[in-house]
Amino acid sequence: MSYVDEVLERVAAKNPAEPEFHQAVKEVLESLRVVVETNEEKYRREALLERIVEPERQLKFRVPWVDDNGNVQVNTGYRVQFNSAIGPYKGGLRLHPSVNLGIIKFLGFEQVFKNSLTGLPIGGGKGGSDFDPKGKSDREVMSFCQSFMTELCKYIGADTDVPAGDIGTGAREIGYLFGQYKRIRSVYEGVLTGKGLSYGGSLARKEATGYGLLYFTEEMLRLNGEELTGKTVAVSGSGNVAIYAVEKAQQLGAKVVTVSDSNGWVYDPEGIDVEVLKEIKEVKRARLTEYKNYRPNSEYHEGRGVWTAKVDIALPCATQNELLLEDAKTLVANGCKVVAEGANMPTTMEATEYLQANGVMFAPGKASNAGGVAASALEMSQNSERLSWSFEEVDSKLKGIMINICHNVDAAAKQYGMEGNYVAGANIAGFEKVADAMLSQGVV
Ligand code: NDP
Ligand code: 2IT
Repeated sequence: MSYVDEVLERVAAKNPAEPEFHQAVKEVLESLRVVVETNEEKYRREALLERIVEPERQLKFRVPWVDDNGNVQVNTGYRVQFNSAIGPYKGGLRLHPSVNLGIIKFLGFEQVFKNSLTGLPIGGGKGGSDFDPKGKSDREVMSFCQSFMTELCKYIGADTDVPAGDIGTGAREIGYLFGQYKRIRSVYEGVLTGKGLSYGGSLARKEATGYGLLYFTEEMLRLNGEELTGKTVAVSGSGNVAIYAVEKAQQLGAKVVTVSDSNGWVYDPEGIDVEVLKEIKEVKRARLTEYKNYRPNSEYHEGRGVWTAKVDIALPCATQNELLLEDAKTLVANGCKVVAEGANMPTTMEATEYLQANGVMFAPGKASNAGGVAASALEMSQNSERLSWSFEEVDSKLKGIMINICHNVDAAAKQYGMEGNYVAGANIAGFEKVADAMLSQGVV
């Protein structure tokens, strides 16, 4: 049996009931076959693959808090410190009822390669909780965040592990988490990114994932002799990534006609009004059913279906496994030519394969959504030098990083005879630096 197959079998056996983790590992290791085959003896001797699929440390803890009715609630907190070969652990905190260890591990594993692709010195980690911020008062969210950080603060720090936002964790939650860290540890340091601008946050971090997705997509199109201007785009989700993907796509001359949430989706034939979207989601924290009140010519549809819109480009920006094989078939049948992932692993493996087999340019999230964590690393730099950079400075660095990732991914795919396969290119380019650092640092 090949080394890759042995490790895949072992991962499935050792980590039962973690389908998302298995999926993420399979995608990466399948892409690495060609690299592993050329270095098989060395990698086996060093147990490189066995080590790379095993988190360095996994924390799981009780998070008790008191709700507004005086009742004690108990959630589970997680932090998976996956790989520190190239820098301190870095990655977001997800607050969503679906969170479990397998989901945090898949996200942490992806983060290792994504962070490597940014070219910045950050290792990979991820955390979160099954706490659901939806429908909670600010006081309840604060109560949860303070309890969560009371335990987490023992294991993180500006030079060890630097969490940030993800689904359900935005500026409000980061603020409460930061306050509690500072209070317990008595240090004022950049232990979290995505902070508010008044206490060490970076300009353009909020926009960075969505903007970065579009910088990447624009460059991928350019490399393939196409352009973004004039294209029709479907975006899924309506959170942080989706909002700023819509904004940048429209700035670059494309028309975005959809957004969605977990209840339904909006079709706006005149193009999504991003100011309305921000008002509904960032200010009111309301549902997308409200959109029609502002834009009478738009349609609201209950349930899934965002991928039935006829578009040139699809940007899944909500969550994992939200774009299925049947959706891929619909997109292709409707003439869609590009799928670029804003979310982490939003496209199932079968859907990805179908899209690639049918000539769709496909950008995997670990490359195309790396703008968020890249701007986080720039926030860490600013915190270290106790300075803050202008919006334009951060945004232009972000753009340079995304274009560079796109070129590196494109080149790695070509180098290994898989031209145009950005999944393989991203996995190989991300792996090379981590593997080199791990081999140099010995058996740790
Ligand atoms: P937000 O919480 O701001 O928004 C999440 C959006 O996705 C909401 O519209 C939400 O709808 C929808 N959504 C979440 N879970 C589900 C689900 N199970 N089914 C259908 N819709 C769902 O999160 P972000 O925008 O920050 O994150 C979106 C994706 O991007 C995630 O995969 C995240 O890991 C990834 N990502 C985020 C980065 C960041 O910087 N924030 C960086 C890189 C990747 P509803 O309100 O109904 O729950
Ligand atoms: O998935 C991701 O890259 C993020 N949620 C952002 C992580 C970060 O540390 O900014």
